[in-house]
Amino acid sequence: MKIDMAIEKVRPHLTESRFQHSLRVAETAVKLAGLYNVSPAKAEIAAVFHDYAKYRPLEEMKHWIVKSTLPKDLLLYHHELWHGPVGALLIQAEHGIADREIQEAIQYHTTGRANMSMLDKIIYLSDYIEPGRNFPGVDEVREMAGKDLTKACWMASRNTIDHLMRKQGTIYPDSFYAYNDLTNKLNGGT
Ligand code: DGI
Ligand code: FE
Ligand code: FE
Repeated sequence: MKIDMAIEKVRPHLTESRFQHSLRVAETAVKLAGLYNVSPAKAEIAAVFHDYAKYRPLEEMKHWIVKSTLPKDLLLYHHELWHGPVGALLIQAEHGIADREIQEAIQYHTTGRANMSMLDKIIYLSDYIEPGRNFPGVDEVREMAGKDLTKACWMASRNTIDHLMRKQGTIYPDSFYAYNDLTNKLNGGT
């Protein structure tokens, strides 16, 4: 799908500010893709669609999780975790986007996972560092994003888990799997 078409497909499903966020994620993802030898076209499409399901009614998202092969344990965790996995299904069902790499980058953009692909990392990180984000520690991650993609994802993962734990949130297993795997990779496979 051409990017102009993708943008017009996404726009009606998001609020204006969420739509602008998605465009900034795309801009960031294209830059990182250039830096790390990933297809900028794929990164741009994945980024534009990454929050596609964000405003679907909870019942609709629940229905997609129940009737698909998505992990059922999602239903035991906060509904914020549903829009990535459901979005990955919806872009195929509603727009015919069948590219597995794009689907997976969207599926795992909130939590990460073990063994993230380059595209997974670019979308996960772009969502965290896009220029509209201003949470504590983000500048440090922005700086690292230009030097070491894995280290930058590790920092984002650490910060997110730390933030969630401080506010007494639960952590979805994939968030821990991402953190542990990135940690092992930084430590040279131990
Ligand atoms: O959709 P966005 O707001 O652009 O960003 P996102 O999809 O990365 O994150 C949505 C929310 O999910 C954010 O407030 C952080 C939260 N989150 C990330 N990992 C976990 C999580 N929430 C829980 N409960 N558990 C997690 O592992
Ligand atoms: Fe999201
Ligand atoms: Fe987002």
